[in-house]
Amino acid sequence: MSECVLQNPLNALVALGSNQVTAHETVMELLVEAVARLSERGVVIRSVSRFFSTPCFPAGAGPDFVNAAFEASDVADPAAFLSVLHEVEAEFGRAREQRWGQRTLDLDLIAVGDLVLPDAGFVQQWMDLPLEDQVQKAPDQMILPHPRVQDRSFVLVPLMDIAPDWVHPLSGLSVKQMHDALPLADRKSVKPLDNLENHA
Ligand code: PH2
Ligand code: MG
Ligand code: MG
Repeated sequence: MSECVLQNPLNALVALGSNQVTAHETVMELLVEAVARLSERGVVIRSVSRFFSTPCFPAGAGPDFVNAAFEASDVADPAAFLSVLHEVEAEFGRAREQRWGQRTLDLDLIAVGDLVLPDAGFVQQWMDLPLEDQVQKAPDQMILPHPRVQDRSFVLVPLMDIAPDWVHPLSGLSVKQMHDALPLADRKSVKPLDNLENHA
């Protein structure tokens, strides 16, 4: 992976989500634990958004999610960084399966600075994928920025807390501009949670 190593490390934006609840722990606590685990593994967490309750997309496909986002600094090797995200996802998945039944932790790499990977044409093709194909097709390689960032209120509303001025390197739109372009009903469906106690 040495060809991926950047001379100037960049900041990364990561979206977190989970929609599996247990009697022992809230989904929000699970996400807080996940951020702590990433930090233990050397991820430098610069800032974490508020936590939000969000309706499952597509609607009706499952219980509500809790979503949030964080910014990490000093990312010199995006592929290695993505591997750490996948390892922590797997650790949480495995640990939860044994103890309390199935759990999910989803850590999606949204962007690393203004990197476009593997190239602009490939990213654009995934950004333009018709809705019916989005459900079925999953890329088998790292695509940056995440091809759905401009569509998802459960990603853009948390990002508004921590990186409103990040600019998409292909569209030239900031997080704030992408957020403001979403239908109001979408944005309003993403509801901030105030504390660890009052929500599953
Ligand atoms: N993640 C998905 C599918 N649907 N819906 C919401 N609200 N939040 C998510 O994080 C989410 C989703 C697959 O990764
Ligand atoms: Mg996801
Ligand atoms: Mg994912």
